[in-house]
Amino acid sequence: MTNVQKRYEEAKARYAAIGVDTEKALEKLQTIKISMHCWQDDDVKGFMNPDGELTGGIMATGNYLGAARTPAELRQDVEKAYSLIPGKHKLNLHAIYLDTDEKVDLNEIEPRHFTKWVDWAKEQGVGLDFNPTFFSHPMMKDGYTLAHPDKEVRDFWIEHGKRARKISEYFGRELGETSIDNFWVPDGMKDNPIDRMSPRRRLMESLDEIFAEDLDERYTKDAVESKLFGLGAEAYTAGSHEFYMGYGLTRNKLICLDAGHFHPTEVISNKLSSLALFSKGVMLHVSRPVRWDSDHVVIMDDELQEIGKELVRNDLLSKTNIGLDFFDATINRITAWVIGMRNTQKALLKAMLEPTQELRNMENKFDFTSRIVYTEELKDFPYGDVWNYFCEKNNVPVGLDWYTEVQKYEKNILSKR
Ligand code: RNT
Ligand code: ZN
Repeated sequence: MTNVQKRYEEAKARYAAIGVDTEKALEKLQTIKISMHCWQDDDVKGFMNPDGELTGGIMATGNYLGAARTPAELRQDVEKAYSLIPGKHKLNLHAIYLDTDEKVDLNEIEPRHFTKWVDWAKEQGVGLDFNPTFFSHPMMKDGYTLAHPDKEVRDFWIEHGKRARKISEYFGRELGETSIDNFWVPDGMKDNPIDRMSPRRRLMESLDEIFAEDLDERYTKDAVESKLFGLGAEAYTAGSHEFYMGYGLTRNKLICLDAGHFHPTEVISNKLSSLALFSKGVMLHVSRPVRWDSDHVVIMDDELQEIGKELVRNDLLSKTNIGLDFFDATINRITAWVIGMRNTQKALLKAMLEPTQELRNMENKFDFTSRIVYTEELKDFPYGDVWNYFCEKNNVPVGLDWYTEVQKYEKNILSKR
């Protein structure tokens, strides 16, 4: 028996004493796929323009060595990260990450520009998700894409949106696993608008055009993502939460909640149960807001744990597509991925190791004393031993050992880029 196994056996007994079956929790965790966002590895630049500049709508800061410069480097890094994360997952691609020698613009992309990604995904046994890219492009004019007053601008982006759906459908068909196609649009204004409604109406109509064609939902599902603010859109964002709640509910789309897109004290964990009552499903962008920014690496904070609990307690995992969304260019980018992925899994595991029914019974009897006693004591239960065992079982490094692997990789590969 390894040390990790020994500790697991002790933890298992402690959990069993409060009615928690650790084996069951591990079985469940094994089935959970998280969509890892490709854009952490190159600071959201993509491969469409050789100098890949961020020219509007989104921003990453920092210049840590080793960012991926080509699709091949990105895949190499993703494989490294996957080797340090237990389980099989998905990769979330953005349109600007196409892999082709052809010079194509966003309104010209086709499935064939992504065949190499599909071949790779098959080889890896992972699924793919997709996102049209509505930023860093000269056709983003005056802070607007789909909501621009000029029809020519809107039409460019509408065409892009339609093509993105076809690519997502192609992913799903080829890989036999639904690809979520997530729409986020930065459109907004830096300062207080006079007219908040017209851009919203235009955004709604543009989206309706994009979604006019019904695609097979076994292959692709559309999601729509809201935001309260953005870089250069501090005062007004057309695609706000209310906008997309309304849009997603009336158009039968998945609603994407990004943890960093709300007022600083507003949390998405508290929205999941409401959405579950009314929406067909949710996509999550697990992220972390700091001040006005929304894209810090996911750490084991209270909100992450609360998200995990809401998903597990309400049995929402099968209706929820969990993805990550952050981009920190000041640290080794692979560590950013591994920390975010492993933390998200750990938060789910922690939730799965809770005697939920017992806690529910206390609450139903209005025994709030027991409820707080148990929830506080549970915080000290040895979930880490269960997690380490899960890593060992999945043949990925336990504890800090994963970092040694990344350090080697940085020395041998990243620092030579
Ligand atoms: C931006 C949104 C969006 C992006 C990605 C790159 O605020 O969160 O999801 O991060 O599309
Ligand atoms: Zn997001």
